Amino acid sequence: KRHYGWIEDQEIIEYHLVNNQGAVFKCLNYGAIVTAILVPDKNRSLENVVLGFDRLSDYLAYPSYFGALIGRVAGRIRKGQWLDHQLTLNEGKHHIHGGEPNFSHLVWETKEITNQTDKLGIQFSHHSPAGENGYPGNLIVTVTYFWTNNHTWIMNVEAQTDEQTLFNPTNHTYFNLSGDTKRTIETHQLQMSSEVYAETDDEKYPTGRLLAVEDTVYDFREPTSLRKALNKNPKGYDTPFKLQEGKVVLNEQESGRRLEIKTTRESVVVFSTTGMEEDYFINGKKMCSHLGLALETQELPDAVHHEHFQSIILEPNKPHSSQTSYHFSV
Ligand code: G6D
Repeated sequence: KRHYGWIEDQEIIEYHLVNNQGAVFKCLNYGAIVTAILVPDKNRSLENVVLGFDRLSDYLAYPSYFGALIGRVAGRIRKGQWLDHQLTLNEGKHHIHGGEPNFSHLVWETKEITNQTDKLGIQFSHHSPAGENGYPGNLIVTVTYFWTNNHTWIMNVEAQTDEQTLFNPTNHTYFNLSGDTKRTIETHQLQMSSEVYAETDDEKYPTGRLLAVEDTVYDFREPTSLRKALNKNPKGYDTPFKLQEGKVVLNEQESGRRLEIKTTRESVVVFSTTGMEEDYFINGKKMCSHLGLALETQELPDAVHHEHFQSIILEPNKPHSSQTSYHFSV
């Protein structure tokens, strides 16, 4: 455990979960943020494969959800409207990533899990009161991160409510497998079992149309160079893809690293950070376009306004339970 700072009288701790091969998964009780994942490359060099800051003040200052748990609802809800509920408007006239304060900006209750043979875990829990950011229902959320001896980060999310509400969480980690951000995501290849993507409008809202990826810049059914894909699609990806088999694979040949994501969720939002030319540094690099790739597993965004998207309504007698795992290998 490393002391990371204070938020009022609450101590922020960075947990270092070290597996039996020396690979390390680091996370905070603030925002359930994943700050670093150190895994070997083909030469056994342990390096960080996610974008993360070293200081709490940077997480407080730069609100792009680096590594954080997002909730109650990931992505945008048009005009923050659901039935007669008005949710907080925190992106112009719209609602994004659960509003403010967000799960990504609060101190979670933490429990260490040390009684398993092949993995270590940290369990984060939070009680979100009815009415928070306009959402009905007292919501109890538990997020557990496990780090296994075979370099797998497992994320389990459970939630229950006492009144009908919405729930569609995700984790907002930006990956870069080159190791310590030596190269951009352009040297990576992406592959997904996705036949359709959700078309989005100029405000990044799904139009409701699910379009075939075939013959488009959204076709990642075979391993595809992100450099080539981004050249063909200069505005970049901020795109929801429906998944057939709940599987996404990212690899980087030079380092030899491979990430295989498996999820019980309906879709993944792929966000390529295109246009994020910022004036701050992350992993010692100036934040810029294509420094990281966010792979946000979730149900399709703005589902409350599209009946054919999977429902994100959480009922009192039906708790939410989902899992996404991230397996690193060479
Ligand atoms: C999400 O899809 C959204 C982006 O549009 C947003 O800019 C980012 O979070 C911070 O991935």
